[in-house]
Amino acid sequence: MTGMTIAQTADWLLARDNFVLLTHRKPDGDTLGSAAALCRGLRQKGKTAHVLENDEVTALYAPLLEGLTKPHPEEGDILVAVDVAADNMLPQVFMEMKNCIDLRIDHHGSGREYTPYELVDAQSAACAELVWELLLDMGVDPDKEMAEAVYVGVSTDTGCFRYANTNAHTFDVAADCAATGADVFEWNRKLFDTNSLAKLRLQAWVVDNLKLLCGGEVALCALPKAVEAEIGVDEDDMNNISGFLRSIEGVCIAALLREACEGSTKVSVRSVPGYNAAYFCEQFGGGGHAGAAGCSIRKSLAEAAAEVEEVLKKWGEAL
Ligand SMILES: [Mn+2]
Repeated sequence: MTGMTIAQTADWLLARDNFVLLTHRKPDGDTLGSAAALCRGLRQKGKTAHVLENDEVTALYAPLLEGLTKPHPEEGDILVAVDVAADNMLPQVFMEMKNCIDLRIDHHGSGREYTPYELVDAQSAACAELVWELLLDMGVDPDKEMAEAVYVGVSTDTGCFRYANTNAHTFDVAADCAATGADVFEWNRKLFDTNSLAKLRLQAWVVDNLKLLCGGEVALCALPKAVEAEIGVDEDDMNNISGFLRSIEGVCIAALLREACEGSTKVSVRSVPGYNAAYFCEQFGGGGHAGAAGCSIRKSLAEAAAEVEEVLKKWGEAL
């Protein structure tokens, strides 16, 4: 594996053509914003570039990808993964490509190498920050669409500039996006100031059914699929529900468990500085960032909840 700088990656991209950009499963604003902006930048440089269709893109983010996607890579295409920490974070239908990905552009420090080339900077709050620098280094003249895609990536991965990962560079990139014409107010309203009734009802359910451990420093909630169905939440509504759990006064680490397919349970963990969510999830084969991470446990919801509770209690006592 060859680690590259932004300048080296810019040269690497400019020396090649026919790009297909891959996003991660349960795609968020960062993976999609990064892919959309890079795709547009490559096209501006005269390259053929597409974002590979990802079935899990939600209505909130779908407009970013309009006119950019294609269903399959073709012979000779260069595959680039953006914001994909490990090959097991790829959507199931991309799995057959996992050994053919040429470059990974990412900001996950806990990521696992799976490409011959990579541009990884764990100091970046969002992958989209790296993409913005990369576009400038490639000599791209950013337009409103690129700026909005990068703004969506940067703002969503920082919880609208509130998380501990937010730094001066994050604001620099966001300011550049605004100066380039990104409609910051409209995106902020859509992303952070709008709740469906279903999302608010789900939050109410979480409040009624959460468990507080270790004197209130640890919060845990196991959410059955039947409850999700009854309330009628979609994936946009579910976005950052673990962050909602973490927002309770006094809570330092929060875990939200959801039933996934085939009897496995998905765990999403959020924490404040001093409690490393990624380290917690790595114990279960997952990963992510210090403040936000995830893992899957091949057990029923109740069994997984008991196991997570056990480990979290030990953590709470050790700290
Ligand atoms: Mn990201």
